[in-house]
Amino acid sequence: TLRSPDQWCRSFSHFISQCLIKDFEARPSVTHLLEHPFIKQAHGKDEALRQQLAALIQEQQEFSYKSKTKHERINSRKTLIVESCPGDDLVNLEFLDEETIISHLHKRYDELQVYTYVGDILIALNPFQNLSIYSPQFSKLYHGVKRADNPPHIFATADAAYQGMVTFCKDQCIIISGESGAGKTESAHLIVQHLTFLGKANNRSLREKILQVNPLVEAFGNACTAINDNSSRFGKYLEMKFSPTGAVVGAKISEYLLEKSRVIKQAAGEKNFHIFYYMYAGLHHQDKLKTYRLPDRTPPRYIDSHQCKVMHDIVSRKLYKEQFDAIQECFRNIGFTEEEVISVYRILSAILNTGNIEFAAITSQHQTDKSEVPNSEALENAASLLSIGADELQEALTSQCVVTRGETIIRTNSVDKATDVRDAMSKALYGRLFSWIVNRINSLLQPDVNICAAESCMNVGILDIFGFENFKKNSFEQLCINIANEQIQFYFNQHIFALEQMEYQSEGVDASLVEYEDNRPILDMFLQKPMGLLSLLDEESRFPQATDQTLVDKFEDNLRCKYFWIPKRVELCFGIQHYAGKVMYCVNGFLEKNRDTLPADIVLVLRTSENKLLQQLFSSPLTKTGNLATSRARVTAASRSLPPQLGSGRSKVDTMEMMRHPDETTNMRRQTVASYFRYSLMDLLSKMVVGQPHFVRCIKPNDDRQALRLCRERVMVQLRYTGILEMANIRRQGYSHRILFEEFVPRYYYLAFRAHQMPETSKENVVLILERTKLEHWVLGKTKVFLKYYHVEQLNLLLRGVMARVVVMQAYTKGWLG
Ligand code: AOV
Ligand code: MG
Repeated sequence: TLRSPDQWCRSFSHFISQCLIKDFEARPSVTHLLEHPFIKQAHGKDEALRQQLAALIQEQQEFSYKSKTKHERINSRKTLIVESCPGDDLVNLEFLDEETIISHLHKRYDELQVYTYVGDILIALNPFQNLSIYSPQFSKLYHGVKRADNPPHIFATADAAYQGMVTFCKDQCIIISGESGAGKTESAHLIVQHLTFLGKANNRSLREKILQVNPLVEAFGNACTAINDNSSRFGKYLEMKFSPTGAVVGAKISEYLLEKSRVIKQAAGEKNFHIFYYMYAGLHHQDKLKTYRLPDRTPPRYIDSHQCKVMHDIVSRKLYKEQFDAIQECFRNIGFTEEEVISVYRILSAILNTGNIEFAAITSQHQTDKSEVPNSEALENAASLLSIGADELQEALTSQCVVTRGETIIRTNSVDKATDVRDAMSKALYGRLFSWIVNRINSLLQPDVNICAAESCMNVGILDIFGFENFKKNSFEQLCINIANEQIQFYFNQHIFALEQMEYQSEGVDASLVEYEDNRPILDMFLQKPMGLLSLLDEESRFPQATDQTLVDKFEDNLRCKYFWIPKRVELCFGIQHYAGKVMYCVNGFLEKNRDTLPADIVLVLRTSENKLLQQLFSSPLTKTGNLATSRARVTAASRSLPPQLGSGRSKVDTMEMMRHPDETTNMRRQTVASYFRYSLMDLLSKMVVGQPHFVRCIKPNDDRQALRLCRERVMVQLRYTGILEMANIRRQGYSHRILFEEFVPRYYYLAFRAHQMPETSKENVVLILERTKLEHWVLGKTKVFLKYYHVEQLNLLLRGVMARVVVMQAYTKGWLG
């Protein structure tokens, strides 16, 4: 089955890396292999292979001290961590009711065991304190091993994804979910950390770059909320790219729906994006506030809301300054030029100055609303930082060109209107700057084509979105965040429950149907066209005369289902029964936020800038168009391969309609946030469905962020709505792997046949192979064999042992290395 030298190297190096760190019979032969004349010859021939082997030999040496005997290894492991035990997996519990599960998790949490499996899904309870289980020693422990060998760990999930990718040459994706503050972002960091370890980047600087991507984008995309001091205000899908031999070669991020409105206004007790505070404190420390035209007495309004006068707090200033230094380091390491970084700070400072621009009314003869900027300091600062004319900026803020019947007229803006335009400009600047940073990181971390051609790269994607939110007051942002979570839950259900059941039935395998809470009706209510909530919102946003009241009326008239209601006593609100609980939304500002208008006058004046970066941000077509064009192709391709529930009707987006960036809303043509959001969701799903998914469910043990305190009621609610109880059931009865006979036989025939025999891919041969391995409790369907996850682990382990001999024989006989 190994048809080319390339394939040979891939299997061989993977095999070696597996052998090196495992205690199984093939180990002695590894040492022989490395000493073998073929390998020595190969050293001189192929640079990539040579490097790979050098790394492997080094690894071998590192491990040799540990691997003297199995007994010694287990003993040394005990000092690090307790041994794995049956209670690591909820599926092994005798009774699977809520009470048992919660007691079990509680007991483990008290013993600092924050991770628990349900089949191959990982439950992660937030410890709210630093644990010593993420050191390099632990990385080594979770490297190419069977899952049951070690206690559950986030590293094990990363390892499973990595192994799956290398063994089957298939992309993988790790989906991390849970409510706000449950620990998704931390988990994502740990996964990246472990994957860089597993993908042994030969190139140390690449490894460091990849590790700094998260801190950098999070400085711009995370903020302090009422629930979480480091809350993600955007969705992030990070793809780590690997060569066919499993070496990490690059990375790519996709960002979804940044909560731009935070730039201009924050809810009580919340803050703006971290970067503003870092930068202000850092520049203050370096005595550079003047250079960036920032006031030093009273910090700019956008970061000095009444609720949190953080900037006056010396302690946070020191912390922020340190963060600023760290961010500078990230920029430098990842490869941003000095000039680019300065431009970024200039734009951020311009945004802060823009927030300080104030307007006053002037009454003209015709009694129309007119405004002016009485104190021009902030205006001049902003204009200077943006390298545009102050007068032109003032004009764009206080008036607008309107084309009616071929005639261009100039309309003046009232104070309120001018303020809106000002804030729209700040939001647009920040949103585009953020996208630019992400794109720039992507181009800096693109795999080097000399090392790995784009088409031969394999991916592990890591999804970390903003978690489900339910504040005292919820607005349009919460609605979008919660719909995204609703969609992820739907994907999870589809994957775990619905598809599983469908497959059992079509294969004629008996599976007592497991009941689960299907959230599809809620999702339909949001996304259906033309009568879903988002479509109704879009329709209303098109009427200039629409008000909050007309919007609520429209919802009330058209949304008739049990998941939606209008409360009697609270005005201009509506309630939604989400999968994760009831949320009350206040429609105030929905229409404006959805329109997200950026007047053409502002775009035009920003395009006159002499700043190269700014020109890029507002050039037409937008910098992002390239990305969108490729994602369009992918969305269309993926919607074809989606399961029927996802691929048809509601979820299938009219991708043409979504091609425009939401900011590209000039007076001439509008794209709303809701429609762009719908597109983003589809794009995200399309990325996820192509890979083999792995799920991490983060659980928040209490609402006070207290270390090691588990509130049973809170945990119970989360276990219930995430469907963990049902999941435990289905996993216990279920078969997580289903492999077609024609795939199974070529993959595993070595276990029962000789290497040169190529047996027929028949059902009988599948049975023969499985019987030979002495595995039990597998089931045969019509075209597939149904296996439990531990069967697959066992099969792969056996296979590697056999491959040791086969691979070298093949290479020798074909003379690839001779
Ligand atoms: P989130 O990503 O799920 O919320 P985070 O990952 O930001 O939540 O976690 C919230 C806080 O919990 C972190 O800042 C840490 O203090 C703590 N924490 C989480 N996981 C760990 C861990 N493994 N070890 C130690 N501390 C941890 V949001 O982004 O708000 O949905 O939108
Ligand atoms: Mg987060």
